[in-house]
Amino acid sequence: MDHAGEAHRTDLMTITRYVLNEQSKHPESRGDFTILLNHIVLGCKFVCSAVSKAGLAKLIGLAGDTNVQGEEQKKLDVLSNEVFIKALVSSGRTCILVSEEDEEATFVQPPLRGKYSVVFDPLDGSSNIDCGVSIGTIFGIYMIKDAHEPTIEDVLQPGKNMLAAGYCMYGSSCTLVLSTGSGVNGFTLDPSLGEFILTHPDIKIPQKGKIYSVNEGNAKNWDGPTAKYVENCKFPIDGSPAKSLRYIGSMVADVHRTLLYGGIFLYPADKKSPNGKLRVLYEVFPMSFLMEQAGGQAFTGKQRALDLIPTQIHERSPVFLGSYDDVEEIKALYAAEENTE
Ligand code: AFP
Repeated sequence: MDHAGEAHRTDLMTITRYVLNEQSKHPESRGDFTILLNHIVLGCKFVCSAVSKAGLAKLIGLAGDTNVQGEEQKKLDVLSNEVFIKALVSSGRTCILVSEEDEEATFVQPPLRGKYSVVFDPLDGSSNIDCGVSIGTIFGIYMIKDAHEPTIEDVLQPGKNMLAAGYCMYGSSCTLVLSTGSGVNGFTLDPSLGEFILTHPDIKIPQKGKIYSVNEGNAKNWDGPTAKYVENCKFPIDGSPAKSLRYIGSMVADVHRTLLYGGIFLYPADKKSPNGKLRVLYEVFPMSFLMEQAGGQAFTGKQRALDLIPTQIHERSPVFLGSYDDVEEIKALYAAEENTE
């Protein structure tokens, strides 16, 4: 082993060092938020390890089946949910947890209660697991109003009230993208160190992009502005080059590409699903928060996505998010339609 070479690596900006640096900007901080983030990071490392073994696990027994030891193998999404619930509760810093996997919110028992609530999708894009396509965890963090008397209203807050949001993508590498409200940073897991290293500092989304990302199989049910927007991506009326279509069907992967390369990701309403498909609390809000922090925009077809006030924990909303100018175009089409009504 080249110890001299390895020594150079100890000045890396790990996610722990980054979060501690951020904490030091708030002298009043008691480190609760840092502890919570550390537990989220731990959950991501566990899920990353489980996802990377998923193909192998299939060789010795299908998820949901019984393995060679006679133990039942948990489905990855169920396992990921348990991993995050345990990691979050044991942090001692959470009060209410909302997971995509659980119908009801989890209220943490008083001895382990803290002042934050976390909304999350432990394994988004799970229909892509079996073919090895990138999937991810999405999370958002709120401060609750009163730790002694938490209520469901504490998580039914508009996305603009989030303190932090992020996602971890389990792909060819494991990448954690985080915003604590002052920009967006990306960290890549170095498996040899077991540490997330800052690899994408201060991510800014390009002002305008060359890619649109949508499930075009739903086109026959779209409303006028969405149909017109996508038509314009393919046959621009101003003579600009047509946009390329890229769609993975895994929100974390589609949003990650959009954040880095620019363009627009849309999951609009359609006649069959008037509220679209994506969930407000743990899909639309965290991704919209990251987009705005990176200089982009997120719109629901009616309003700024982060202004939406959810009334139910698993509520859905249409969303258009990405480069500032691209979202501006779809906003103009919805505004024009409203004026003709
Ligand atoms: P699954 O978790 O069922 O795979 O859904 C993934 C998802 O919630 C989101 O990650 C994708 O952007 C979106 O659904 C894809 O939906 P369509 O398959 O309808 O395009």
